[in-house]
Formats: sequence, C-alpha cells, structure tokens
Amino acid sequence: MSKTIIISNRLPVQLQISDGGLQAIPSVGGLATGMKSVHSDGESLWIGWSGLTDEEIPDGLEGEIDKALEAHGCSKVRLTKKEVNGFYFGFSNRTVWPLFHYFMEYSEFELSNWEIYEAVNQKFANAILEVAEEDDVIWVHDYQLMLVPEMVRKQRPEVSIGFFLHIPFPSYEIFRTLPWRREVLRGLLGSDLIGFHTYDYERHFLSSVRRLLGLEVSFNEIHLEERIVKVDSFPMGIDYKKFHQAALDHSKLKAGEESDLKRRLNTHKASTPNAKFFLSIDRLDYTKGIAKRINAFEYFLQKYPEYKEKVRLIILAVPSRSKVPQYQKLKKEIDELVGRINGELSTVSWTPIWYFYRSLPFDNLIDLYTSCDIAWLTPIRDGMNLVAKEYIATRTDQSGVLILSEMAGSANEMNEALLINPNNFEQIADALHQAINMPKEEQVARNVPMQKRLERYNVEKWANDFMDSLKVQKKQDFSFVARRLSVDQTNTLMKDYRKAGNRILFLDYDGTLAGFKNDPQKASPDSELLDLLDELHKQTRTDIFLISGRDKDTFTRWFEGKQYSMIVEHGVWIAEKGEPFQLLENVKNDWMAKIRPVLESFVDRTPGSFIEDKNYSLAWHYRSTDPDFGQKRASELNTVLTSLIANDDLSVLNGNKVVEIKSSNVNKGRAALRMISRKSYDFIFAIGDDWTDEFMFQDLPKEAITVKVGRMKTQARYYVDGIGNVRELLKRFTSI
Ligand code: GDG
Repeated sequence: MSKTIIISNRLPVQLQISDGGLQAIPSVGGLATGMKSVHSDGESLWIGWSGLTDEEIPDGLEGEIDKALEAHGCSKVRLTKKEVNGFYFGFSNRTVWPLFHYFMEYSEFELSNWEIYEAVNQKFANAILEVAEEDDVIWVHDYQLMLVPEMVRKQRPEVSIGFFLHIPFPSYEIFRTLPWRREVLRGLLGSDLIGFHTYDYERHFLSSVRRLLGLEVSFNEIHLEERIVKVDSFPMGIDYKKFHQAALDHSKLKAGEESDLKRRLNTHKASTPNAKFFLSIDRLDYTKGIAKRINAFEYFLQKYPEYKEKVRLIILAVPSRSKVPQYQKLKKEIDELVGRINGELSTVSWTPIWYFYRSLPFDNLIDLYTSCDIAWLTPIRDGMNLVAKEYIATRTDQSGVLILSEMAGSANEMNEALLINPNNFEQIADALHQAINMPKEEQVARNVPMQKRLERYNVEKWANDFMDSLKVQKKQDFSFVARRLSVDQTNTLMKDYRKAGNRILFLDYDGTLAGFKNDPQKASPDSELLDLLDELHKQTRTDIFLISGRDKDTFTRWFEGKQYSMIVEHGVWIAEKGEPFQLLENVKNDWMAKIRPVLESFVDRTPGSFIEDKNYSLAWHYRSTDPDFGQKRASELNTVLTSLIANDDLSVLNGNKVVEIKSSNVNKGRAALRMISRKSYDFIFAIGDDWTDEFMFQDLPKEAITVKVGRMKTQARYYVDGIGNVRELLKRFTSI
C-alpha cells in the first residue's frame, strides 16, 4: 500500500526533556493542525527535526526519542547545533524569511549559511529516500526545505512530490537579488505540484521561473524537458470545528470553572461595561507589524481622545527565533514602546496596553478570542495569517469586528473584514473608530459569510484539495496526449526497423537534435551529433533527411562535406546526398519588401528581438526578450500580420519563440510527402519538437512512426522527453 510522507522542518510533536523524562507534546501551529487529517488518514509518515540538537540529546536517550516519535507516526532528522545555526537561524530566517517578506534590508547573503542550508536539505532528502517506495506521495513543506524536491527527484524520477510554501513568494524584482535564486527555483521544480496561499504568490513565482530559468510557462504549468510542473493556489484553512466548538464549550462554563485569565477579563468588562477590547496576537516577528500597531494605537488615542479609558489593547506576542538579532532588537523596541505609552497615558483605573510576551495554552487563546470585541491584525506582510480566521471561527454569536491588513494572504478571502493598509495610520484610526461604533447587525452581516466560507474550506479540505490535485497532476503526466515511447515500444520499433527493406528518417534540427541557444547561429552541431548522423548514413537501406526551418547557408556551412540529405526553409530547398541545395518548391519572395519594415518596427520596440532573413521567409525571433513582453508582442504581431497578408499566399507560423512568415504552399509535411512518394518505404519515421513539425505528423501516412519531443499537444503518435532521449533512440538505430 502506498503511503504519504510529510516533510517539514519541525514535527507535529515537540520533545521536551525534563526531570520526569521525555515528553512529546503536540505542536499547536497552523501547519501541525492543518496536516493532522492527512497524517492520521491511512498510512503516513512525518519526517522532521525533533527540535533537539545532537548536543542536547543525552547519551542513551536516542532510542527512547525514536520510540516516542514513532508513536506519533514521526521520524526524525538529526541536526547538530552548527547545522541548526546555519540552516535554520541562518539561511532560513536571516536570508529567505526577510527577503520573501520584502524586508530586503534585513536579508543577509552568507555563503557559509547557504552551504549548510544545502547540506541540511540533502539530509532531509536522504531521510525521505531511505523510506520512500515507488507509489508513495511526498509532501514537502515550506521555505526551509526548498531544495528537497529536486534532491529527491534526482534519485527517484517517478515518485510523486508536492511542495507547499507557507510564506509569500516575492515579486521577481525582490527574488532576483538572492545570489542562489536559480538553485532555489530548480530545487522547487523537482516537484510535480507547487502550492501557494494566494494567486499573487503564484504569479510572482511563475514570473521568476520564466525570467530566471527561461522556461516555457503556459497558464499555470511549467514545461520542463521531461515533465510538467503544475503551480496553483490553495488558501490554507483552519480546523473550524475545533475552534468553534471550543468557544461554544467555553460559553457554557459556570462561574468558578473559568480560567484565571477569563475571570480577569470578565472583571474588567464588568467594571467598564462600554469599554472595548482590541486584540493583537502574533509571533513576535517584524513582519507582523506589532510595533507599528502600537504606534497606530497611540495615534488613534490622539485623534479620538474621547476613547481614553474606554478601550484597551491586549497584545499577545509569542516568543519566536529569539537567537536572531533582529528579533532581539524588536523585543526591546516593543518593551520600550509599551512601557512609554502605558507610562504616559495610564490612569488609576486604566492601563491602555496589556502586553503578554509568552505562549498561552489553547484554552486561554479561546478566552482571548471570545472576550475581545475587535481583532486588530495588521501584519506588514503575512503569507496567510490564521489568527484572523480563528478569531472569526470563535465568534459563536457572530458578533465582533475584524480589522485586517491588506498585506495578509487571508485578506483575499476575508473581504467582509475592515481591510486596511498597515502603514496608513489615518485609515487605521478611522477603522478602529468604525469598529467601535459598528452596530451588532452589521457585525453579524459581515461575519456570517466569513464563517460559512471558513467552515466549508477548512484545513482538511485544503489538505485534501492539494493531495487530489497532486494525484491528478501525476496521472496527467503519464497519460499525455501522445503516449510516451516506452521501453517495450522502443524494442518493437527496433525490430520493425531491422526487418524493414527501405527506411526513411525525417529529423528536425533545433529542439530535437540540438538545444536552443539565445543566438541561433551558435547552435551548431557538436561532434557527438555529427558522428551519430554519419553512423546512420552508413546504413545503405536508410535515407536520412534533416528537415528544418533554417536557411540553406547555415546548413551548408555546418554540414559541409556530409553526405546525408537536408531540406531547409520548411521545404523550399533540398540538398541530396552531398549535392548542393536546389529549389524544391517554386516560391516567390517579392512580398518581403512589404513585411520587413513591419518586423523592423517590432524589433525597435522589443529589446532583445531580431529578424532572421531567409531566402523565402522572414522570421522574427524573441527568445532573448522579457518573456511576458515578448509573448505580448508576438500576439500583437500576429494580429498585424493577419490583416496585412490577407490577399497574399502567405502563412504565419508560430514556432518556439519565433514568428515566421512564409509562402503557404511550403511546409515540412508537404516536403516529407514528396520524399516518400519517390520510393517505396516500409519504415517511415519523423521526429520534431515544434509547430512546424506538426505538418509532418499530420500529413505522413498512418503507419509512420511520428514522435514529438517534449510533452505538448501534438498530432504525433508518441513523445520522448528531451534531446538526450532523441539521441539515445537514434543511437539504437545505428546499432542495427
Ligand atoms: C506561517 C506564516 C501562515 C499563536 N499564538 C499562540 C498560538 N498561536 C497559533 C495560532 C495560529 C498559529 O499559531 C499562528 O499562525 P499564523 O498563520 O498566524 O502565523 P505564522 O506562525 O507566522 O505562520 C503564515 C502560516 O504559516 C500557515 O501557512 O498563515 O502567514 O507566516 O494557529 O492559533 N497557539 C497557542 N498559544 C499561543 O500563544 N496555543
């Protein structure tokens, strides 16, 4: 039976060593609760760091730790103190975290930390590789493990891998500043499915992939040579029932059964019945904007002084990453701010800010959510922000107001909240004013639809959606439009090849026999390719035709002295068995004078593009342009050309990053048909990667073996992944 392997930096249980021995306490964060349904559902294993460094684990306790983790379906990755410092406190939290949250000035680029990050990611990947079996599904989590998908893929190409990023993915302009940006992208692209909280993060990621790796992206799919990677957004939900039910249970508690915290909150409420509680809950992190919120609170009291003694701000700041200097500085800043404001504004009966710097038990969290009239959550940048969702879930009488930052991922789904820009104090002060005075009916009207959505798209649904999408993606990968040329089919093909009397091979050049280069003139054949073609040519019963859109001068230069046949410019010219090129089709080129200036105007306005002048066609190349811009210009050019060539016998071909204009009666299909009509062939083979090859696939007789390079929609019968596989296949022909 296949299993699910979940992998994250931290495990869903925390280990603690105390006098009483070893204790495993369930973690409370969003990731841990979110994945619970996947983890407990059927067979699954969760791999992560236990939270204790090798140095912290006392001798002889190793076995006990493993046993304790095993009881929770977990298995640990061992990390030394040095590794935790470089990988977690270093690269993860001093480079990626600030950069991905747009705090560029906090981001440190330390080679040594990057090297430890790589090495630790390899450790996590190895831990997966040790246990992964063929049908297993692997789900990798978050920014600490971005290299793991590729590391696993390298060893286990067929395994199913999903990745989810819990933090924002920044815009290309930010991401490009990372010295190891390509390595990170390649690491992530080891996955079959990459998930983000919002569409914005998704499009930022796709933009970086196109710009930095030059990969083809169509809609939300990234085309690699051998696979397609799907990218999608899955806004993470919460365990709605758990929060809602806990709030209901709390509301039924009798006096005396309540927690100390709840009793204190009640006492204050009773003494000032009209006073409002504002609630702020976050990990103590600079991305959460806690200091800014406190300043905005002061501003609010200046703008609306009538609320002095009538409002109280309760801040719960949960200690986090206290070994990172920025966090230590922030802690100091907040301590001082709270001290100053309370010192300046407090009265005998009123302390404006109640500040807790600690983690509270779950029940206290519920007490805070249910006792506060207004949740004020205004991160400067936040991947999602689950606290906002939890607050709404606990409002069992649907009262309460949520003031939420536009910069939190959850703002996309919580439109009914009061959405504010965390940098706009004026707007914040007015939102607080509006919240204090919001009629109960309006509060209910805003909260009901949010509760419904949160209940429906809960965390279990989120996890299941991701897993389902991963499974579908994997299936599609294998049942592509054409069938992958399997080992068995290749063996049959070789038998047919051996048996055949006369054989003919049509081989496209760019993207099939040789890779693309930014400058097409640099894609000349390497010696391995030339040897391969020479070997094939030696077979007396085989006719090979290189069939390309290239111009004849380039091929004459590249294949000087070669004896195999070549058809160029899509079928205008032919050179047979070492003879010079001759016209195969009678075509005109007087139309070029009209079209060339149009293309030139596109070159002028599209940096990086250029015109290739062929004898009977003109091609506008845009491989080196900004990918989005180039694509936009290509569609524009198509529109312009359609009206311009309406009365000419011309057609426009949209190839791989090239728009080519040529005579309509010339194409590779027509040329290939002419070749096979001259002799009786009992083995016809055609292989190519782009649109122009589709003419061959379409026109050649049914029994022809047609093969597409790459996984795209095609008329070909089969596909192979990449140039390496094409050459391997041809090598097998030579051995017959
Ligand atoms: C990252 C992303 C994204 C908080 N204080 C206490 C406590 N919590 C629980 C909350 C909530 C979780 O911790 C915090 O989740 P957030 O989403 O608000 O924020 P991050 O920790 O920064 O999480 C974030 C998330 O990953 C999930 O993808 O939403 O954007 O930054 O569940 O309830 N729980 C207890 N005591 C506390 O004092 N028991």
